Amino acid sequence: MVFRFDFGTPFITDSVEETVPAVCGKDAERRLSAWGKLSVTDGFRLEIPLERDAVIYGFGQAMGGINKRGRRYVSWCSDDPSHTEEKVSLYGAHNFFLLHHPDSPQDDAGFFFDFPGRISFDAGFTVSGLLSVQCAKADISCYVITPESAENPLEEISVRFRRLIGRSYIPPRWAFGFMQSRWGYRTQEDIENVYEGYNKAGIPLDAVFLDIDYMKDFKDFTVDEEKFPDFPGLVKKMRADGVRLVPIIDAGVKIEDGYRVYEEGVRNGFFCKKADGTDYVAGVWPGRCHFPDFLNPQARRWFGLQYRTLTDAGAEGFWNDMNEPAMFYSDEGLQEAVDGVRNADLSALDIYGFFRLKDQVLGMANNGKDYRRFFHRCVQDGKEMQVNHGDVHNLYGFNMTRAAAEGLAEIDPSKRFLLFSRASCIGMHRYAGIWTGDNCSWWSHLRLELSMLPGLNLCGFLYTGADIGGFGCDASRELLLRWLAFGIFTPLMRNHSAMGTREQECWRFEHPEDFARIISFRYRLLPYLYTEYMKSALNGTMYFRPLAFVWPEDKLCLETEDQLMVGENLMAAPVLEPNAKGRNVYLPEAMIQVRLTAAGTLEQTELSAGLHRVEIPPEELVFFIRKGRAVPLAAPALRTDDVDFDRLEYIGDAETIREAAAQGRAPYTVYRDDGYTAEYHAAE
Ligand code: MIG
Repeated sequence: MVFRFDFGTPFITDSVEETVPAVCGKDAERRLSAWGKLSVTDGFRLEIPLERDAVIYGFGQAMGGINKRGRRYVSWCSDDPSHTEEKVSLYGAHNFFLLHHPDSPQDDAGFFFDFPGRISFDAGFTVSGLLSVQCAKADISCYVITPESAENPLEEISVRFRRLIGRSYIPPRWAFGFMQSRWGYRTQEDIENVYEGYNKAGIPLDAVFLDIDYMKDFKDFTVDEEKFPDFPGLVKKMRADGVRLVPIIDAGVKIEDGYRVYEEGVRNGFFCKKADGTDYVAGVWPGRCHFPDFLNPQARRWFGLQYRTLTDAGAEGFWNDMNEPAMFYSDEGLQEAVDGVRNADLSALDIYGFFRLKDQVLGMANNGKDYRRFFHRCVQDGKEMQVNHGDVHNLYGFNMTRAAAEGLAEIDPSKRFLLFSRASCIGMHRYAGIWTGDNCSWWSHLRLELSMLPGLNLCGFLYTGADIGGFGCDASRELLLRWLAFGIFTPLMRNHSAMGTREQECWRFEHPEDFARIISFRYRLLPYLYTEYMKSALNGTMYFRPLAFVWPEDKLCLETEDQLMVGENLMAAPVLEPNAKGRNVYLPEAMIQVRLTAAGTLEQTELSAGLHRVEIPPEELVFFIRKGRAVPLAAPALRTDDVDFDRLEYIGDAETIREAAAQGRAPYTVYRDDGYTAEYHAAE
């Protein structure tokens, strides 16, 4: 069952797609109180009691484990490149969680708070027996989902929530290929080198990403012709070899006379404005910028159609960055800081005065005060209105990416484009994927990715993955190999790194053939991964499931924090630590262990249920397949376009495979479509 409780005048966010009749006012107060102590007099506050063993899933892009209990989360899209343990906000705002009571699963419930601004969740951190939800304004829609049966409420609630928020984005099939990126590719030659490096090493590759340096002075929808003398030619040449180029688009638009996008935006009033009606200014990569008002439907359409400049040049995919929106400084903030420094009376400056001064300078970026200095024009219930950015902050990246998706759909309605974004909130999952932002080459961030994925899936984000190898800091060969061994399962599989860090293209490391073998296996798994992706998108199920979603009766599964089901048949148990020769793996039931050896052979062994020590050297790949199930493997290929879905062999349960063969059928039904057009059919 889905219940909707409305308080005050909720902002229409478009996060939810299904229309659920709302219970309002006193009735809503009374009924929502069934789940906890509610107060709507001074802002909104709901305190849900947590029994001792209760487990919490969800919150999408967030720190913490698979079980989210014992931490705080604040939904506030943040450009924070330091994902350390104490952080409460990352780039996404994902206000959904699922409360699981292992001993009384009939009481399990999903909670979604449809709210566009800052909202905090204290998941048993301050008081271990309380989950509190709080925001400053009681203008909010709350959805509660309860199960119809106690059989597997986790699965049931997750599917029901996904139906509420609408079908997840479906990328083109090539977007499941391995992709290489780096902030630091500056020229056409750089791009060609990367692509040739992969070709020479025999490592599969489907796309190379263009970071901000391809643009002329960081101006959106321009290409620097000095650095890229023949951009369309480059796209064409690589495309002929099955490799796509994927340009970045930033949110801020450079203020520069003669720059068409800037001039059109100003002329049409498409940028965010200050209270005095002038266009808001803040500094990002291009220098002083205006920010498109993505909440204004006309501005959205205008911006979305700009992507045509690059699709005309052959681009088939994009990544939207800096759309929290990130702001390095505002005109006002910079002025205040400069005045502060200038006017400081140094002889009278005490230590607190010094700290204030320092904070004024160092705290200029992504400043809360700045976010309240500008406004959006939007349409609510057919009426035009103005809203302060600070009240709807979490909708900005969502609507930038929606602009792109709608623009691309208008540019070529029949085509699937690759599109993912840095900032997001629930609702954006219908339009695009996300990458998880600026992680580091840390072992803890490999683990963090694993922990984050099921929460993201619960919130509708299926096409997602982390920067493989880590964005910041230097990656070791071992870390990159281990990361790839898990990354072969993530729908978005992209190696990306920051300027100034160790060059991280796989072919630059010792024994590139080890990388080739692991990445190549991703291509062999493509028919399985693509099928499982399409199933989760079309049926609203999860692609990555915590084990407890599959074996709800098994208490050990609730504590298994470092293994995930990938689709319905396969379990990943990656090595997440340095210098490890293997790891302990928990099997809730007997399974087939599959090993890709360093020699490239496949070994399959049946293991009994229980805890096992499994040897996994860094050059090998080990995963598990459920009894009674099979996984199809295609022949190796260097491009997704060349993966042959018609010539498959099967691994997994030998008996199941034999039986199917005897009956003349396949032991696994592969989802087939052309992979490129927007025509989907139902998945089995
Ligand atoms: O302020 O475009 O998260 O992936 O390489 C940094 C440069 C801006 C942040 C993105 C990252 C990208 C980088 N960008």
